[in-house]
Amino acid sequence: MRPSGPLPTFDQLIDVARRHGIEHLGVAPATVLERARTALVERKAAGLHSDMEFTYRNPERSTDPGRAVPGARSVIVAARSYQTDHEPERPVGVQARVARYAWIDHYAPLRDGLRELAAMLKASGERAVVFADDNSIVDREIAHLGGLGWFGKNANLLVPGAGSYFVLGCVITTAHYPVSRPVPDGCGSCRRCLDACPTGAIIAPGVIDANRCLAWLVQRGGSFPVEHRTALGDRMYGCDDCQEVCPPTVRLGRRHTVPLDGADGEVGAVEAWIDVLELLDASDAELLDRHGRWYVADRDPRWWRRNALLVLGNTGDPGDERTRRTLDRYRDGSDPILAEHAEWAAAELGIGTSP
Ligand code: B12
Ligand code: SF4
Ligand code: SF4
Repeated sequence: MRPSGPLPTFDQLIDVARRHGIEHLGVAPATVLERARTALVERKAAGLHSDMEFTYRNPERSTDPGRAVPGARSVIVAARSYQTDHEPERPVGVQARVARYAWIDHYAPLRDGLRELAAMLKASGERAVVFADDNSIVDREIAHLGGLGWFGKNANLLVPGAGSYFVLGCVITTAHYPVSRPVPDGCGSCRRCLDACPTGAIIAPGVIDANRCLAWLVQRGGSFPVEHRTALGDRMYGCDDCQEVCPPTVRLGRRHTVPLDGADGEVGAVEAWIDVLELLDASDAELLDRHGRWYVADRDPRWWRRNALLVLGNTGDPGDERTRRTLDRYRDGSDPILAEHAEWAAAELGIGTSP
């Protein structure tokens, strides 16, 4: 027999969400996300998805809340800040930068909160399933329809008065709640993100060419495009440039901070800087143990080594003995892709070919 308590009010859901650091909650209709479906299909046909799968694999599925949860009537959408007061200092040595959203696991506390909301809905006899950064549903479009924010020209969803340093998720449910009011555009005539993107990946307002987006290039497998290697700079994972120049995000985001080590201390170590030479010495098992929650093609630590070699080429010290030995080891190694990246890095640093 289905349990059948009363349906929680939306205010009760908000109270519980806030206890999990979820400051923004809204309701979207559980209808097909037409604009996102068209965008996925058209951008895939134009090759803008590079070789990404995620929501592009099956646009029919990732844009239909009713496929994810049959009989769905509402989508409770949520945004949780990853802005923090604490900026970890850059340690000494050659260091690679990690984008802000990946300093700790911000999705775990978001999912915990959403699961509690889902449990409340289930207790009243409804179906309710949690999705956050999952291939089954396009998070930004549903958050936009649920009144959480507007689409910035940098393609991120910006929360009014708070900016875009937010991770997004939702609960798709058979319960019915009134749909939230949409948020109007807040970018106006600003175009800072378009001008600041180091590779020109924002090819039109709200449209990213993943072939050029550093946030994708560091995750995908294979050779890193030569024309974007210098622009990679010291990035290891993710890229924040189009948000770091965004006035609402940098100005207003500061009011919405979360502790980096989590209230219960369970979110794990902060990974804001990665020691490049240490990474290049580490075993596969060690790397997967340290960075395993990051997405990387085929879960293959080889691609982190590839990124690290490029960071070494961009920011390393050619006079440093350990740097020279590391590059020589990779140049002479059995992995042809890594050998070629080490060769590139050595050439950037003006270090000659091994004798
Ligand atoms: C694939 C993916 C990526 C890809 C592609 C990004 C992209 N723009 O599509 C890569 C690896 C590059 C990436 C990078 C990042 N990602 Co990502 N990514 C995803 C994922 C898995 C799917 C996104 C998707 O389906 N895109 C499809 C395209 C079609 O959507 P779109 O680009 O948003 O396009 C919309 C706009 O163009 C809009 N639109 C249409 N017409 C117009 C006209 C105008 C004028 C405007 C402004 C907009 C607009 O409609 C389109 C359809 O909705 C989602 C998780 C999920 N399940 O949804 C996370 C997600 C989008 N990523 C997220 C984050 C945090 C990032 C990064 C900030 C991480 C980082 N620091 O490196 C960067 C930001 C890069 C950027 N500028 O977009 C968050 C975004 C949070 C937020 N506040 O917006 C998400 C939602 C994950 C999550 N659950 O929190 N990501
Ligand atoms: S994440 Fe970086 S590379 Fe990608 S669009 Fe933004 S600024 Fe450009
Ligand atoms: S930088 Fe300007 S144009 Fe780009 S998302 Fe932010 S407000 Fe919009």
